[in-house]
Amino acid sequence: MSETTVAEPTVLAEVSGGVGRLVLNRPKALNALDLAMIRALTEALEAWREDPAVRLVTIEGAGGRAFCAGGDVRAIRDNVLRGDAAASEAFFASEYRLNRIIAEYPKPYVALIDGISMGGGMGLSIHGSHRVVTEHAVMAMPETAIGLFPDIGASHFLPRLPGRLGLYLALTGARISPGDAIHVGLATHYVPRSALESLKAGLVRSGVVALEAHAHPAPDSLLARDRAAIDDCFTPDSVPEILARLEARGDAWAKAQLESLSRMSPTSLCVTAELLRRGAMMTLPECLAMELNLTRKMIAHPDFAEGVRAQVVDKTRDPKWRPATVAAIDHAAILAMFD
Ligand code: QUE
Repeated sequence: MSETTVAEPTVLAEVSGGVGRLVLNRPKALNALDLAMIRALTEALEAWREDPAVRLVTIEGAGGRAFCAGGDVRAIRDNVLRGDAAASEAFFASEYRLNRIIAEYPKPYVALIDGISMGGGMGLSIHGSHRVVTEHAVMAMPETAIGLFPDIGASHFLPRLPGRLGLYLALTGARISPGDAIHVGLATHYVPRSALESLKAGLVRSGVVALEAHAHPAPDSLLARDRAAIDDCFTPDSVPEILARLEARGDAWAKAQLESLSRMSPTSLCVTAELLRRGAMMTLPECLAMELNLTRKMIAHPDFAEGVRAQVVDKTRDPKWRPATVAAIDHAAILAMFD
């Protein structure tokens, strides 16, 4: 006798007690976003926009390890290697459109971040009205490690963080702890995992005021400790100048930053610094349009296929970047990518 396997949906969307509940349900891939998930999330949010049965929306990740580890860069790399530019374009355009829908959503949108939230996962949470982190939340924008750049509206929200934190996070891909996330405003409420079920019941019972009733004092921020050094070394908008400041500083912290930056795509680093410089003066829709244009240039650059190979596909963590050093980057070629 043959067994029939019914594939589980990768996004669960249900309405109950006035709450529209979204669950990212691809736990084996750490809930990494593919185009079908982006479409399902968009469809649910559009359907709930005017639906009086939905007072607020929650979004969470299934599986207990990740909220969402990012976009499906493995599939995008496959598209690139097959020469299918249209498929990649459809992915990024749909993803950024969803980011904008979340940013402009007329009802409370509560992200419950109880695990890894990187790249595309940040885009599903940061633009919402309420961002809850537990002690298991780990945030980052790690795209310079795969020859890409911080997208999903990062060129809008990162330059608006205190001091030079945004550029530091964008270039180094540094992990942001729950305490950091609250400290810099990326998260709005700290709720321990053990209180999440009670919070969800409270959201059904009384709406977003339940957030205040369940919030605990945030843990200490590690970024706050490093803030003076970050602001000092990451003041320039130019990557060669930032590297020179870190070299001159020369302490253990500066050496660790230089080590991180030495592993990133030099092209990604220079593109990212220029991206945040421009994004500081632009609206979110303008930033998303700038990022969409930049994806076309960046995924065609050899560093993207090589970076995803080294970090995600083969996991050899030995990308061979072209050019291999920041010193060898032609600044005019970086600027041309923004045309
Ligand atoms: C840097 C990144 C990403 C990454 C690893 C990096 C990224 C991303 C993924 C990822 C994770 C799990 C998956 C998947 C992709 O890994 O953006 O398909 O199942 O999405 O070092 O930027």
